[in-house]
Amino acid sequence: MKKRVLSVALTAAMVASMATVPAITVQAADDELIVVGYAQVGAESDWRTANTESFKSTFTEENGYKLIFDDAQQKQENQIKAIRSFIQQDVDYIVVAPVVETGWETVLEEAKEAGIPVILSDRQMQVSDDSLYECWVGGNFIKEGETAGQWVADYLEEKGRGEEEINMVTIQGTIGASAQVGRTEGFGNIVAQHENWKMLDMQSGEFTQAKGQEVMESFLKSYDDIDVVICENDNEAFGAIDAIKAAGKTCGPEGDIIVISFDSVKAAFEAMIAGDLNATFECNPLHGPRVDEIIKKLEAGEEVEKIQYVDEAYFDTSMDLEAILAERAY
Ligand code: GZL
Repeated sequence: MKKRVLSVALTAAMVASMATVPAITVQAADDELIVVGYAQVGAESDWRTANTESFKSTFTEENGYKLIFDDAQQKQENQIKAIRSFIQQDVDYIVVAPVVETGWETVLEEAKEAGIPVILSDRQMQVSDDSLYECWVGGNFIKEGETAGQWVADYLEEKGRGEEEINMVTIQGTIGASAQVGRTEGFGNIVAQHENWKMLDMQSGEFTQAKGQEVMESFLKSYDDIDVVICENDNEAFGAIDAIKAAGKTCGPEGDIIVISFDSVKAAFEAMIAGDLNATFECNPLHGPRVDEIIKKLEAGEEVEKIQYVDEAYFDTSMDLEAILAERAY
């Protein structure tokens, strides 16, 4: 492999001293590793932490890899710098979790020029030529949003509120991230089916708890009759719950305000068990093994599916959450 270090153990001394030795001994050295550069978004959420851990525990030397990891602190310019650094280091593969969908063509062209395959994980990129990357693996964000919308419809029906005027607000993720784009679109598809639902406002909580709390505080100041809060990740929901309680209101299955979120990290289960969160819609972060499988196929010269969704479910307070939590990997 072009970048694998196969050190030829030239037995020059032997050959020289034993003129009759005809062959050069070639040994795969210990450092016969596949070098992978991973440009990670940042460390903004519990989901991201689990996603990073999945890569670091998969791309180990024992598994035949050398991982070069970069945390872009949620800045696209840092990710682009990291990709250029991987190109300079002449890695075997570049993996990117793009913070937003646009602005990648130039640097992907540079990777293609250098003959380095690019694999997308988690969020997607909008490019004019999809040969610029080998494939993408991640969550089906539109489906997550639609599943959440349908869950709210069923829940309201079950509570005898199917015909009631329902006021909603959304704390969005990082604007332009495919998780935000897809979840907003998917949930919006269900809102369009319910003329008694009103989406009062949408603002970005940047997928963080702190910003989620700030946005919820502003919503509570602007609107005195919010029925449902849609948080585009669990960490935003934790912030929203703090804001709701600080305003003297209640949330969750027994509260004034229904709160739902996306990701399904362990802390979301704890919030549902505590009675603060109604439901969470899973977005599986364990992409490491999937990308390992993709690289192994590419190494063997096999074709790989361009779009590869991870398995996802949802969880709510009607379920045996303690039992499920005990089995959760993240
Ligand atoms: C989803 C991922 C999102 C998570 C957030 O695949 O891009 O980014 O939902 C994370 O928790 O910050």
